[in-house]
Amino acid sequence: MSAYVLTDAVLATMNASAPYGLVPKAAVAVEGDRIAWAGPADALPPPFDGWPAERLEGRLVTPGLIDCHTHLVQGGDRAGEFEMRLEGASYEEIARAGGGIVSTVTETRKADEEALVSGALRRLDALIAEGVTTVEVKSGYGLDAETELRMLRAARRLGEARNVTVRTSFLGAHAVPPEQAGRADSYIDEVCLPALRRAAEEGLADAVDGFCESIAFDTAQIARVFDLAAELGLPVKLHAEQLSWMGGARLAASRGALSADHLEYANWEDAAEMARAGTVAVLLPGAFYTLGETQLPPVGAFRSHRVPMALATDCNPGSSPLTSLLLALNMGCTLFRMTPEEALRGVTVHAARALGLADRGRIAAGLRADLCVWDVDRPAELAYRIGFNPLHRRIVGGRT
Ligand code: DI6
Ligand code: FE
Repeated sequence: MSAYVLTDAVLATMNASAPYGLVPKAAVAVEGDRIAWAGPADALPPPFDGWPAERLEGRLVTPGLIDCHTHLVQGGDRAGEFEMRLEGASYEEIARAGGGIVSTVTETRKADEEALVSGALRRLDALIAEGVTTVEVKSGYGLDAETELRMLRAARRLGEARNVTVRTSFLGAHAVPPEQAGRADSYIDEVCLPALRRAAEEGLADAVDGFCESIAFDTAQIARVFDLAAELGLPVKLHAEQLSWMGGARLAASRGALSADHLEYANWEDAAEMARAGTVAVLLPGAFYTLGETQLPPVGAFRSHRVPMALATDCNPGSSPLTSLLLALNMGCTLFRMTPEEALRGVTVHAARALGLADRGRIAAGLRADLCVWDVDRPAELAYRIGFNPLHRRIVGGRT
């Protein structure tokens, strides 16, 4: 088992002790895939002070970044729709006309597992190049059992092909497929729920997600999916209040969801319910930006109620073709007025919580040694620059 020390570092531990949990002139000891010790370098105790040490010359070390909401596995692209939107069509109009999610479904059904993996790897590699060490990947572009399961298998394979943790979410309740148009209830009961059972039996889903929206499913339909998730022992999360208020955030909170995501139309009372339930607010500025939204998520209400806020790319071919978590940090600050510290907590400690992972997201003894070394002087620089990648080194489970 390898054991080493990184010293002459500035640690943004993300512990609650100080802004960013900052420890200047610090050291971190790594043993195998775990952090063995972290703190001021001059307090490094035995036996760590005898381990091989590498000086980082004052570089910043953060927890490995976590992208807790992506649709990385997908067929085709939707550049044509981007052009239509620029000519004035809205996202909802395109969806209702059979474009949108449904057009990606057509392309995804045509793709075999190999093609899904190789397409997703290009996007995953872009995330990894900026320090992502854990990524969530959803199904939701199959909308039939075979293709939903194929997407999840492809997602699992991403974690074998690269040194990254992949967490999967079953998103069968993403849209009504064309062959079931107008029959959302029968789609849920006859296709989505049986597919979820199979995904659980095959160990392909770590969580269950849904899209609660006028162009997708209402709270009663999502509640049936959540009922089955509970029966199967799987945690839930929900795309909620993105384009309109549907009551999804409250439903999610009432089921103890890990997260409610998007939330532009969420309100004060939704934030209170989420706080009570410990549900993380996952904010997705890439979708807000791409769709030219003007309704801002209630960041102030989340702050007041102490709802943990996470940030993610929502990488998907329609509403957020974004493969940069650093840009999501910047957008969280410039568009949503989050502080750079909130943004960084949003892709570390709070993103870990949104995935139900207690073993990462901070720098502390006993946690996984998922770390990023950055060529920056101050942590705020990670959110401040636009289109610049200062990653010096990415360490996953102790390995560079
Ligand atoms: N909300 C989103 O932003 C994505 N899915 C969802 O439920 C969009 C997916 C797409 O347009 O392909
Ligand atoms: Fe999404």
